[in-house]
Amino acid sequence: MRQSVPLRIFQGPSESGRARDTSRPVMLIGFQNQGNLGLGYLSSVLRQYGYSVHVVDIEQEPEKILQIALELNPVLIGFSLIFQFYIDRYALLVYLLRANGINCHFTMGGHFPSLSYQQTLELVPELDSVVRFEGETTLVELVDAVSTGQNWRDIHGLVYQDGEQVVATPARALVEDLDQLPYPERNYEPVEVLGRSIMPILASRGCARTCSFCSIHTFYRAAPGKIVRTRKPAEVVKEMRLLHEERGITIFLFQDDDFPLFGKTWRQWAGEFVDELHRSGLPEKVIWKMNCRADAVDRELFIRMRDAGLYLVYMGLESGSEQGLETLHKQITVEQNLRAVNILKSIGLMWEYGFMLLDPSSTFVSVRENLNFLRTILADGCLPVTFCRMLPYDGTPIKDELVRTGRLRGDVCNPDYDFLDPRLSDFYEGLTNVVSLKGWIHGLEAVTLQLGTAWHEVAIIERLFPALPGMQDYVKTLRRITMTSNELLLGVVEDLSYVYSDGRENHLDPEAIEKSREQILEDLITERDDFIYQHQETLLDALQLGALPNLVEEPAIVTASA
Ligand code: B12
Ligand code: SF4
Repeated sequence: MRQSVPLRIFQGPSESGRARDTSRPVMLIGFQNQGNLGLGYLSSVLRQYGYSVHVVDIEQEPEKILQIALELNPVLIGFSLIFQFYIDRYALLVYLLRANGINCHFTMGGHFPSLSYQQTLELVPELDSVVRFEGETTLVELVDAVSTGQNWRDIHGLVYQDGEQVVATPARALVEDLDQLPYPERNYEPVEVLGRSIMPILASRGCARTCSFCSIHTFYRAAPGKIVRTRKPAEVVKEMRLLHEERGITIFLFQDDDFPLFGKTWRQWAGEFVDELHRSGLPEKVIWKMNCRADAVDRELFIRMRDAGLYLVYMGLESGSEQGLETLHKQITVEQNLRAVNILKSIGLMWEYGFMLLDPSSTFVSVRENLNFLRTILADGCLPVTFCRMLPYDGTPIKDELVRTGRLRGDVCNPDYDFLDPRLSDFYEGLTNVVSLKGWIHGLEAVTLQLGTAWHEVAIIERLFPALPGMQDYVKTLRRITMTSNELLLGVVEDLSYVYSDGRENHLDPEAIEKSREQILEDLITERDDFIYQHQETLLDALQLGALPNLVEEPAIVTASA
């Protein structure tokens, strides 16, 4: 069947008047956990032009994906690579598909393929093309051309191998008006917490900042067009309302790189968004989370946002050392980080944070400054300790600097670097021998993740369920368990830092630490399950009645110290 849909959002010489054949589906493969907005937008735009789209989770067995591809006989397969360290996995899958007779056009998009396209084509040689930057328009044009056997090599925004040469067509401009895009397709079951459904959403794209470890700003700066684009507040609220009414979504996760808040223009945007929310009546029915920088936290604005449903704030604090913040080019001070945390605590807003214990400028002094910073912000047991080691991703200024100074190590999937003080590498390795970082921080069953989940539930109960008797006591218990866990982990890291910096004797006993970790997890799970089971009828009734939220009159998570 041939179908012709009028072109609406496409402009420019290479886009006009292309024929299309929508008889074969398009297959998109990507990381689906928690809902992938990139794939959602690509799918809905393709559908707008008459294509059927089949989205497949990269986490499925490769053989299963092959079977789906064989059954679908797609006109094109689009691979979405949002995490650089997944490239080997994609390379294997692409090889498997080709080797088993899937002969359609293979393309790939995302940050890494956009910024390191030459390397992408080397690592995944079976790809016919790479789509650079925001892919909505380029992908439709590409499918149009491929489906009708036309030349696709002149389409803007593409890279491909031509004999020995890698050809990059002119870069495609970023989407100018995000509200012209259809809403992202979300035809999957939402994740639930305590029976409340969660969906990701975007209010903007791009980031105006220039943190040295981040590839987001280079991604948006390398493409022509305005770097940061905000949607109209009314359009965002309309999408939320539809999702609430049609899908019963009550928790929205804004995945914006940097939610529009900072400076006069975006502060005004945030104000209008809050007003729109109130006009829609949503603050009585839904809650939302967003990501921002610590320097955007302003008491008055955050109180207004809290009262309009904001329940969780993620901040990339990243470092508690001035030297670290400078190396990471955060353009923020330790004081500003502390101030933001204190404001959020004082107004009863739950927060989460990203933190890098080690970065390329680290010294044992900065490691201990970081530990002290974590001790300060977590002293009340409000949240578990979390940290990672900075990784030099492609497209980041810090990776270029490490290359320039000859300190870059590792490979694409495991990028690494030499510290200025080589004892820090031994320290980090020693740390992974003494404590299982997977068991504490990074794994699915890790203490940090489990504690974080329990705290997240508290924030949701406080905002979306009626007041539960015993909540204050439960929060106290959670704080006690969190404090025990934090003190143990921070103490171990600190003791070990002296083993490697000052040659102190290592008295740490990995087995004893592991036993304590297991005990902490057991205590947590027992307390959490007891509390939830004790109140399960009230929680279930509230879900059935669509009960009104218990809005922040006296939130248990406010800290006296703040
Ligand atoms: C939401 C999110 C998550 C969600 C993922 C949800 C999901 N299934 O998508 C969760 C919370 C699970 C997550 C986890 C992690 N994340 Co994350 N995450 C993000 C975030 C904030 C937003 C992604 C998004 O929705 N963007 C909006 C959409 C519209 O844009 P997009 O994805 O870029 O897609 C567009 C283009 O890239 C392109 N495109 C993309 N794919 C394709 C495919 C084709 C065929 C085409 C044509 C075009 C195309 O077109 C799309 C539409 O315009 C990004 C930051 C960012 N801006 O991308 C970080 C980001 C992707 N995450 C990152 C990281 C590091 C992680 C973690 C490792 C963090 C950690 N320490 O645990 C984990 C890894 C999880 C794992 N697999 O183990 C890094 C990746 C760095 C890198 N270069 O590899 C990013 C870039 C953040 C950063 N500051 O550096 N993350
Ligand atoms: S880390 Fe956050 S604030 Fe910094 S450039 Fe990246 S997205 Fe922007």
